[in-house]
Amino acid sequence: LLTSAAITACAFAASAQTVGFSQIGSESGWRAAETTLTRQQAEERGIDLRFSDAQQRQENQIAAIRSFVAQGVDAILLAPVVATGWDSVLEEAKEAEIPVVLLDRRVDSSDDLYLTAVGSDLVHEGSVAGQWLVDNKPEGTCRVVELQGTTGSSPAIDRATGFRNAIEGNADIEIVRSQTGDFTRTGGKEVMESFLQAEAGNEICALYAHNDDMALGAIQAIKEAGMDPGDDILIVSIDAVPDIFQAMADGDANATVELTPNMAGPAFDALEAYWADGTEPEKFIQTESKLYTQSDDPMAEYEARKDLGY
Ligand code: GYE
Repeated sequence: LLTSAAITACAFAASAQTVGFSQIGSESGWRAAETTLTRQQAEERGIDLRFSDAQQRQENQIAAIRSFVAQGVDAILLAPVVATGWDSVLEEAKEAEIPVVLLDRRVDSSDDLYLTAVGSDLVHEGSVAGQWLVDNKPEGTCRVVELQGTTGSSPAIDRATGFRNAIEGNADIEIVRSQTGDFTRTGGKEVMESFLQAEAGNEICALYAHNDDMALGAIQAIKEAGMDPGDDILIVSIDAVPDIFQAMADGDANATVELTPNMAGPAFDALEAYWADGTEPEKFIQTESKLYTQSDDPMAEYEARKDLGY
């Protein structure tokens, strides 16, 4: 005989929803944390998560989505590596009546091709970083180098725009070099090395990196070049991963803008409501963006985040 608990468990298992997750890859600490939290959230809610790592390639994501559609999943989570080129595959999911929720990055497809997008205001993040520099730059001309995210990704496009919006009108601040470091630590280090070489003899006043991992790689390059990151070159970036708080505590980094890695929580909330009675969420579910600096007790922030899978 089955106990009533076992019967409930069976009924629950039978009705468990299946969600396919097409993740970009593991380019950054932030990305790793998002993956961990998505798995945790799915498990807590009894959702059967099918995970696919695209290793940074859009074609792998398109193949994964087609496979999720063929499997007849109940929903798809998509963190789209670049912004363009999604129309056909999103139409296929729509025809199969499978809701798609975008995580952290945007697409430039029409918004009736997905249920909702969970993420931050990426332009705003760039503006917060730019405004920090406007408020904290040393007197006189400030020559800035920029490490951009993955080319064609919405955060690279939007974080570049936001920063420029914030520094506009400040004749003293000039972006002298800008190149992609692909959101990785090694990319950030290599490109910063080339910036330092190219600018030898010219003072670089600040680095703006589209994520913390690239900033952390650049900090290494600056130290190896015999300079003092955080002092000789100001460092402002985005994500708020534990290691950037460590760098802030050490005086090597100056400011970061927080991006929550828990995009899955709001995404699953929206999906559960949709599955229950067809409730349509807003097209954009916005997460918060908060600025942290060296005066915000960076070690406490480090401790608060270090176990989140970063
Ligand atoms: O900031 C970066 C990453 O898509 C907004 O992707 C996200 C970005 C995040 O790898 O670290």
